[in-house]
Amino acid sequence: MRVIYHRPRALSDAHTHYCPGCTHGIAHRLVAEVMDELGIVDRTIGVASVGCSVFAYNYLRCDFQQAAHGRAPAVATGIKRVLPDRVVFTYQGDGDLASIGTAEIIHAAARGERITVIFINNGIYGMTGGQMAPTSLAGQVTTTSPRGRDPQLQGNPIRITEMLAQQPGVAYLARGSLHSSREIGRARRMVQRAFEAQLNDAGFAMVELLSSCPVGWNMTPRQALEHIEQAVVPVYPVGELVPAPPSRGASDGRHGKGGSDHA
Ligand SMILES: Cc1ncc(C[n+]2csc(CCOP(=O)(O)OP(=O)(O)O)c2C)c(N)n1
Ligand code: SF4
Repeated sequence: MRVIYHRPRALSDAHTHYCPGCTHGIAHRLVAEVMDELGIVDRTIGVASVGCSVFAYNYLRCDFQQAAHGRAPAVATGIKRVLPDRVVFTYQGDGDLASIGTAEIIHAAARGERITVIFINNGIYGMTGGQMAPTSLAGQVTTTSPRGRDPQLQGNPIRITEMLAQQPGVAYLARGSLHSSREIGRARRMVQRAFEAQLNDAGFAMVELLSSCPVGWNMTPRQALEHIEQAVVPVYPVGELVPAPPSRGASDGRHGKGGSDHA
């Protein structure tokens, strides 16, 4: 019999509290698989944010620290600077990273902090009742935009990853999606490169993962995945915005230690 799936060692066997069809669980699995593959779980410290993923520390078998809303990059910066031999990552939703934490993430990227950020873009505040997030699509109905997000009134969706691509401290930036097995495979490679960038001491690395929130979107799990493919990906294109540096020490002097072309 061919084994096509087994639970990563870095993923605990606890039942998660996520709603059926939520892709937070898939994102956790990708992080766990990459920690297994790179053999880093014993020296990795995660920083959990507030939001639905607040209990990520119950599911991933590395050390964890909880940060206040939006402050995970600052907490991760402190940990990494005090313990530079550890692999440090944050796991943040879009309300957390792109709203209250906007300043934190921009400055961490600008400073080229040697941390890895997993950014879950589900276009909504899932945990607190489905309010509009900075990433909510134009026209999207949320509890705070019941007539649909009107860019004239509530502003345009913010493409955080494109914004961070301008920062010189960035070593790796990518946007993946969790709506199909093919895209999950691509996203997994992105998560791996984001951790490798840190292992190569190359600079700031982040992967945005387009994720579902069937409950907040008032959709079935299947509709939510179709919605990502049909409505979310066109606004937030999938791909590598700042590819991984070619190799350690091959800096061209522009983008921190590792260097990288901002595609
Ligand atoms: C300083 C502060 N302000 C507000 C909150 C309330 N709060 C908790 S979770 C959350 C939204 C989280 O949304 P997001 O980051 O998009 O994560 P999701 O739940 O969608 O995964 C908010 C506003 C808080 N915990 N702390
Ligand atoms: S509210 Fe949304 S983001 Fe939160 S667990 Fe449920 S489906 Fe996932």
